[in-house]
Amino acid sequence: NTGRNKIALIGSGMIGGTLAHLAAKKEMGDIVLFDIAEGMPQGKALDLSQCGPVEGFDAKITGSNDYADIAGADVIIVTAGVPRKPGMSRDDLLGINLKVMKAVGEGIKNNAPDAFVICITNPLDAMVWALREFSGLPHNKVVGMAGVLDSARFATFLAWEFDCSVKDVNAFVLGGHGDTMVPVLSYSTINGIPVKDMAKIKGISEDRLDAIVQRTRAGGGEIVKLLGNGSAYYAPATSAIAMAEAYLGDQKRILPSASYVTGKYGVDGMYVGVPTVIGAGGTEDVVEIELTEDEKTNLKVSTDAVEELLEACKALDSSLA
Ligand code: A3D
Repeated sequence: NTGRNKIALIGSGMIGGTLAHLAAKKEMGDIVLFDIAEGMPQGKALDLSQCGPVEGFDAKITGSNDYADIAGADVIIVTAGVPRKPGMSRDDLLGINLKVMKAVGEGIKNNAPDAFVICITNPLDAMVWALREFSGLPHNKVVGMAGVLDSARFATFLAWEFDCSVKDVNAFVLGGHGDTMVPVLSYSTINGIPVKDMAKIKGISEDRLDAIVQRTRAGGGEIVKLLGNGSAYYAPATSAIAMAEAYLGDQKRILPSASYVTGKYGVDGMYVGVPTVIGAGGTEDVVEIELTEDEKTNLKVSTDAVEELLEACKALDSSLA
């Protein structure tokens, strides 16, 4: 033990490499980049290490193809799998990425069972559930990143529309990470002023707000289409780092995360995006806010979509049934 935190990144592709860069710049700890591709994580680790003298950070960054090297990790962030191509839905990734989650879950179980695990691999809500099942870790130590990103997208679009600083926007998204996610305007504010009130003050129509909600829902696809190859990685990595920092610093932040819900929001035994307290205990609590009838209906559509994916996972892998 070096006395520093250890951060293991399973998957060293576009998000994995960006995660390593951010974690090193923030001196969050020593970093292991793991991937099945040989040479690539080692190459990225060397390249990133050489940022150190320029940037002035102390972090040991290594690349690996051996799960033994993740031993003792405090935080593990999982991006292993394949991303979307234009025209693919997140759900199209299910079969391929489910097998990847099995390998990753076993790697974590055998080498780093005390870590706090943040899953990013899509389809998110199903993959985080499967990863938890395969790893056997307690539910409070396995969480999915999606809500921080979806809320950041929502906040970006709101700040543009209201011509205000993103720092003053607090945007709120609930539900699964898919086209049925539920951006919640009633809990979104501009420096404490409800968005709907601010819209009246600024003369912004409901149609404009609806368009922002719709653009948020399709925010990932908009980037996939523009990139033409692969999906977003800067903001997804930034979002997962915020969650890792909340855990390592016992910050007790309330972050929208795919957490295991048992009872609240009418959900039982599923991972779904909800406001979650993240601190040293992992996901310490789920905050159940009051929703309008419309929001409840939308959330139900979203959780039903997640449930369908879980059934599909169970059909593909009998050990999950
Ligand atoms: P990419 O750059 O392809 O990186 C994925 C890496 O995983 C590649 O380097 C692969 O070699 C590696 N890999 C594949 N199989 C395994 C395995 N069995 N063990 C270890 N590594 C493996 O993709 P990316 O970094 O752009 O995206 C990674 C994942 O994140 C994809 O599933 C995306 O759909 C997902 N994603 C989720 C969000 C959310 O908000 C939830 C946002 C953006 C992307």
